Amino acid sequence: MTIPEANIRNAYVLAAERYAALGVDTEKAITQLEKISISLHCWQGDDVGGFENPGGELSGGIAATGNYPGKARTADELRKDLDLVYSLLPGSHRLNLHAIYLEADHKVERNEIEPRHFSVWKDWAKANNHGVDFNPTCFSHPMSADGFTLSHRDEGVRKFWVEHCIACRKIAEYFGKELGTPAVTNIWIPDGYKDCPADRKGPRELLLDSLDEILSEKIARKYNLDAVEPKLFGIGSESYVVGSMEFYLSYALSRKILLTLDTGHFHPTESIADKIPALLLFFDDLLLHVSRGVRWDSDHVVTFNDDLQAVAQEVVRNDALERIRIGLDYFDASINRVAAWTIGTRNTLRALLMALLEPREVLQQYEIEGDFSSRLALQEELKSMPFSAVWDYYCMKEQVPVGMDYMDIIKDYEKRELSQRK
Ligand code: RNT
Ligand code: ZN
Repeated sequence: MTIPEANIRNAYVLAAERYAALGVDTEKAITQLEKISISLHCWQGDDVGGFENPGGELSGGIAATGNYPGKARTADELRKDLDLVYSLLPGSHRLNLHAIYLEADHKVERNEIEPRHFSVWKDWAKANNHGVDFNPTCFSHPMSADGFTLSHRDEGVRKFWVEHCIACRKIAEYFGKELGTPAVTNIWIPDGYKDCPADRKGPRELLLDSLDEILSEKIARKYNLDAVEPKLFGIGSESYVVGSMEFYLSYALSRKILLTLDTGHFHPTESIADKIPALLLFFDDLLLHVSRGVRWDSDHVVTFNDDLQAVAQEVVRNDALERIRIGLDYFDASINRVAAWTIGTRNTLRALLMALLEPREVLQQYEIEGDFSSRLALQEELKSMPFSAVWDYYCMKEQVPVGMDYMDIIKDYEKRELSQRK
């Protein structure tokens, strides 16, 4: 049921007063939130399939489960779905593309992809004011079939993936130039072993060389930023992942590139929130892959849970909204995919708003004074502050649906569009 505008406004006025009493300016929080651009992962729309090889199998230690009807079969369908998602989100947001989402009328090998294969995406992004980020696709391919890519023992295989990554960085450069905002190229590879390796160092030496070769192609930072994404384990790489946290942390720091923190890539109870303030002392920028692991790196839709809030708090408390690029990374094929995108992105924005509404000075003052009881009391009170009134008001102001209204639009779209896709 649609909430009357006057009610949203009245609730907001009361909420703003409550926050003002704690020294929090809700208008300022809204202005800050408006500027945050989340990079939406194109791969939620088609279960990481891409358009290089329609019907191709997803492989490489990641899996989408479920077969809810309506997945995008073409780039046009994917863009149409994305247009709807963006229309349900307050603010202006980016798109995170994977190399396999190219558009070509014939098969193009991964090491031969070029900017022209992404010109339709570029035109669409330009027309809709979306910045674009990019990812080499080092999986779902015969050359990655044995689970190794950039750290493969075979020089020819390594060369193929090095060329692919360089081609991707040039495509990112093209997006950066065309759209006037740098694209982040994020490298994630599946390389690793199911069982205990005899040599844990060798593949890492090879990966190091491959990455250096990829980066030896100089591209201006105003167009492209490079990032590497570590992981603890994957399906089929349970015992050993070449691109581990220690490896990529050291690599990224020494090469002055970005480190990517995927919330699902650590021990199941390990949060990335506490890593953020530590890393910000050493890194200019970081990339986040906001996801939700359930028991493992299961890539569930992001929900408004404690983990998400802790991450948002660290981004905001450290004034790092411009240094931390926020991308999403999950792929749920068991529910309406447009809903999955919308729910996860709105949650991420809500968590950021909640963090922006935190009375940081008051909490920190308690801490300085050693008054930890008051710190705890206020932290707990904040959980039931009328934060949702501010969120609803923000959505109304941005002319996007308030509350559950967005589901009506998605249901209607499902009826008209998604259910027609067989
Ligand atoms: C895999 C990584 C990686 C992928 C995407 C599709 O564990 O998280 O970021 O999910 O590239
Ligand atoms: Zn990821």
